[in-house]
Amino acid sequence: MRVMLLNPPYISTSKYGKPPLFAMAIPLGIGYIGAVLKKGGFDVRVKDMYFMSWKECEGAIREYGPSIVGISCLTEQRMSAFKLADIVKKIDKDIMVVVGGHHASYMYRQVLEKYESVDIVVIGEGEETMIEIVSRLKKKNHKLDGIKGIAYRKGGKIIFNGCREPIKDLDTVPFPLYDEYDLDVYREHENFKNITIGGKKIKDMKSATIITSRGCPFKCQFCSSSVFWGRRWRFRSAENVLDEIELLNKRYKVTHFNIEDDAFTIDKKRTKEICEGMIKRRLKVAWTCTTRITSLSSDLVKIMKDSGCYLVAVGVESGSQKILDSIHKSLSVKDIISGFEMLRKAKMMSTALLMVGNPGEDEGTVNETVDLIKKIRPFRLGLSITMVFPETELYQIAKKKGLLRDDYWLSELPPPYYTPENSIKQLKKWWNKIFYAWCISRGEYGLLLKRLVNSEIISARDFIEVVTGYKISRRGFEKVPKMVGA
Ligand code: B12
Ligand code: SF4
Repeated sequence: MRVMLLNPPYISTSKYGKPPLFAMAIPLGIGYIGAVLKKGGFDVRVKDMYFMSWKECEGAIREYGPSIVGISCLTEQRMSAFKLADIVKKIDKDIMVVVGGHHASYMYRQVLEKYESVDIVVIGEGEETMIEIVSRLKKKNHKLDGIKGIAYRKGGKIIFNGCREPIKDLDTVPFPLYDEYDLDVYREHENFKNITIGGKKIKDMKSATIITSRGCPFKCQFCSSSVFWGRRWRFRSAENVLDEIELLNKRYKVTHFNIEDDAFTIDKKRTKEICEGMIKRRLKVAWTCTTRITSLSSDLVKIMKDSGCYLVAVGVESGSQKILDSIHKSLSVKDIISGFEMLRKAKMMSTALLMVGNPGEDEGTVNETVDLIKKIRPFRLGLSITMVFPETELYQIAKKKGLLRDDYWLSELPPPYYTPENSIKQLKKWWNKIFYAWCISRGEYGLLLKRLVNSEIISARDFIEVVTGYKISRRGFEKVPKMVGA
């Protein structure tokens, strides 16, 4: 019995002219499920079809000849996932199509009602559920009754078998099936092209993404991750993580790692053990991670740096305490400033992940963010306009305000920007204002010029304010007031 697990191709659903994704990362979910199935004795193929044409996808499926196809489905790529399901059924209607991942999990009822090519939706964590499905389907006259974590059609009805308990010990899950990926494909973004570590340019290094924990104890209003994985933070042991890094380094010659956990350093002791292990095992690797600024300390940052970490991405979201509080970020502007100061002292590069357009955003809160940027001067900026994803608290707010209904997801549109309070035009202007402020704070005039040429510009008034720190008012030039609490 052959099982094929797919990450669907990229299709631009962009209504707002958003460019295709630059960061290419290994779709680990299907790799984990593949590893569990392989361990269970099944024939498995994992295929990242992200940059494949529909024709190539069809060819690859025909060539392997699976009886079961599993497809990942994030909100952004939902239409691609459903189109792939149609292709599978066109090849052979008896192939069982299972869809899993964030979007399918939240919208399982809609998916099963509207997309006939999908037979089963796996809700939540997929490893244990998928092995149970495949084992059942192997038998003649199989039934899906009682398999926790799935929804399917039966007698014209949608049956949901209830949620499955999360895997207790993540160390028991085998490493993703790395043999199945073309690891040469995953490279770092152009933004990092000038960074050189140990005499080698980051963009030329063989790069991999890994995940060492699941879940997040926080509950930010816009975030889909904590809804999906739950607020209980489950983590792999330091030894287990080190074994994976060593395997990727020794067998696959990977020398650059992005640790994609939502908040990698929540357990400082475990982080320290991982760093010490990298040094002890003489793993000459460069790595980055994403975390919360309050989950770092100067001692920890030092050992992270000693073990090869050169950049930490931090969820900052806003420079306005009012916004931070209303999105439940559980973070103070003061902590952000002192945290970035600590990173600077440790000579650790930083990316500030920021949003513009959360509920309550106005000129004043944007100015506070501009002010924060000037203070913390992160090495890179990950700035996005707030988008609405299913099942988040923001989704409920957006629905109440009439921005969208569940049937929005049946359209080909991308996840919508949160626009009940500010227009897209306004949000883009603010985006530019923050971006220009960052460019100026870092002396990135090339990037600033590129943006000025390629996009709508902010008003001359805002531009002068960002560049000089002075506002033009009826009284002439006035210094932009410093933010509260800074
Ligand atoms: C790494 C990452 C990326 C990478 C790789 C994405 C990928 N294809 O895996 C890159 C950089 C490409 C990326 C891009 C984006 N991402 Co992203 N990303 C992540 C991140 C941080 C980790 C993903 C991961 O590897 N998890 C670990 C593995 C084990 O989990 P998993 O992939 O979810 O798979 C498990 C289950 O979902 C399920 N499952 C998944 N697929 C399948 C398939 C089958 C058949 C079955 C049975 C089960 C199953 O079982 C798996 C094992 O348990 C998550 C946050 C998070 N912690 O999950 C955000 C996250 C998935 N991303 C998100 C978003 C919004 C995006 C972007 C839209 C960002 C943007 N604005 O451009 C794009 C969209 C990309 C796309 N192709 O559509 C949201 C998704 C929300 C949603 N409703 O879809 C998340 C949850 C972040 C968040 N905080 O909200 N992302
Ligand atoms: S801290 Fe990060 S992962 Fe956790 S809920 Fe907030 S945004 Fe999501």
